[in-house]
Amino acid sequence: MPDEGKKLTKEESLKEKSNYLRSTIKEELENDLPYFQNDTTKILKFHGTYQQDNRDTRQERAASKQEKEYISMIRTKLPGGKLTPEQYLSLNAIAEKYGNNTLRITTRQTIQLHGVVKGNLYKTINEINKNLILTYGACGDVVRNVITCPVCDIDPEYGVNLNELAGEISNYFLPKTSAYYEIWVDGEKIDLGRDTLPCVSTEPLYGKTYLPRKFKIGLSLPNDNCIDLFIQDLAIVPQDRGFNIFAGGGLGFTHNKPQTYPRLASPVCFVTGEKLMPTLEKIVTVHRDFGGRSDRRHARLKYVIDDHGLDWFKKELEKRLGFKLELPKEIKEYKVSDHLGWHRQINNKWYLGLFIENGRICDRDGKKVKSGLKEIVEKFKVDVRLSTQQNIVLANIDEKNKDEIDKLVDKYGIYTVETRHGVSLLRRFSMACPALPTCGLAMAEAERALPHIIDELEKLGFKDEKITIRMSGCPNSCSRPSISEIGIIGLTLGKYNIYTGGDFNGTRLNKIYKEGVATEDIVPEIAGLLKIYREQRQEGERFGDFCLRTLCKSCSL
Ligand code: SRM
Repeated sequence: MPDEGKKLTKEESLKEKSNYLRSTIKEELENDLPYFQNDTTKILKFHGTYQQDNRDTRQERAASKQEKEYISMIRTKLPGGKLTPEQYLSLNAIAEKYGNNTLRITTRQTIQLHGVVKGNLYKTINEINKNLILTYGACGDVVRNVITCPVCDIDPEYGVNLNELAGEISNYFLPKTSAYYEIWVDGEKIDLGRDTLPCVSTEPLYGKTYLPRKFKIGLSLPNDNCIDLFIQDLAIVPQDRGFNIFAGGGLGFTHNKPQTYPRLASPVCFVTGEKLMPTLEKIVTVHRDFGGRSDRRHARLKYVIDDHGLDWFKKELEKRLGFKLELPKEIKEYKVSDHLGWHRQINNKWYLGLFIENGRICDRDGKKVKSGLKEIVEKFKVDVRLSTQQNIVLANIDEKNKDEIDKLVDKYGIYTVETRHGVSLLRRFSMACPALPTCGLAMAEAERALPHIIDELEKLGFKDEKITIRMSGCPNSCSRPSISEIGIIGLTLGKYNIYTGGDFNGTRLNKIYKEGVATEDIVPEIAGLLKIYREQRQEGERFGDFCLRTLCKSCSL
């Protein structure tokens, strides 16, 4: 066993003592303090909530001996990123009422609210649930939001309903006790439209201590890797009337700690329909039983696989499943689409993919994205789908409404690929994590910095380069920078490491190019690389491939 003779982390005993995630949340909700106790905050995460503080006001408040400005981030769980128009509008209204009046589409296809004060937390989560949206298990040591291509079932190029499967998998791995409902919905039985309403008093799969760490599942299409399948703990790719299974992906690492590292998921096996759920369950149980519980930085499935070897992992799975695993099938070509623009659906309706810069839906800087989306969704009752590239898809639109929707998109200044507010290719494939001021782990800016970096690069004439640029405020890599063509990862306030050599289709990790680059030097560094690329690239050569061929040979650390 992995932790023999080692002291387990504090989180393990907190989980064990929490009475299946109840902890003292209910009691603390009733007191007047603006914050939860430290131990409670750890359990609160399983309910989809992170206690944060506004880092912009930290210093000033400390200087005047004021308490930190405590706020919470609330993350919803939306398997496959699907929302009805009513659900979208309700989240929009809740963000206005209790949050900071923004909605944040995440890289795992869900919505986060920021800036909720403790006094409003109960009302916020209660209202979210009344709109049939869960926050349970959106964070914490459980299976997180199960993701898939947002248009897999409606775009004729794909035509595979992975959303339904994402929902089934998500339900299967939801925590099963009634703790969440007791706390946030007064024990009311809200009809969640699912057949797995919590009614048991224990966790048959997870047990009292749940998983050692978070666990991420993604369903990818064989011809569209928009979800970045290689970064998932467990990825499922339908193929040849069965499913290819990959396991052990993950990106987070700590600077200067080589024992922590990003890793691509390995192909594990091919399974046919009835064997899929048992295989997924057994993979999760291998993580449950072998994931390190004495060091949270070494607890993801990727380390279990590397510590024991892929062959051991497969044998352990076979032992638990009671049958031999088939070899994975070859996936010949990986492609990535962002699904932006107008597309005809299978049912002759239309969907429109709109670029949302870094996933932040707000009215800011002359663009009224939040108001615009609200009006369109309200007026035309369109379905909403979120992408893992932090964008939004408006679906099931009648042909007769296309022009009017275009006019509204234009009026509110929402970026798209077709109107005069056209997003450049360079911006289109950029992503940043929230970082400052909300994220407690951010070492540097990301979401507030990347748009300006892109502005500058556009001004220098690089707007038509189709390149993935991703920026994270720290090496936890929430915007998936390690698998992009240009990764910018925060080192400390105002300093970043720059990585290059990943590929556009997300099948390769990048390598470090420059360390400790000051914010003001990021644009000249990238512009320099882009200039060389323009001058020296081979025909059709992508930027990441060019960097790998020419630069990374000498810069691989
Ligand atoms: Fe993340 C922790 C935001 C996707 C790796 N992530 C955090 C926290 C909760 C900070 C914290 O622990 O206090 C961030 C909240 C910031 C804020 O103010 O909102 C945060 N992560 C995000 C989001 C919102 C980034 C975004 O730009 O959208 C994404 C939410 C996804 C969701 O809806 O569930 C998000 N995080 C990711 C991804 C990418 C992915 O899953 O596709 C990764 C890399 C893949 C992976 O898991 O390895 C990622 N986040 C981490 C890690 C490092 C985990 C590790 O084991 O290495 C942490 C830190 C931790 O867990 O201790 C972290």
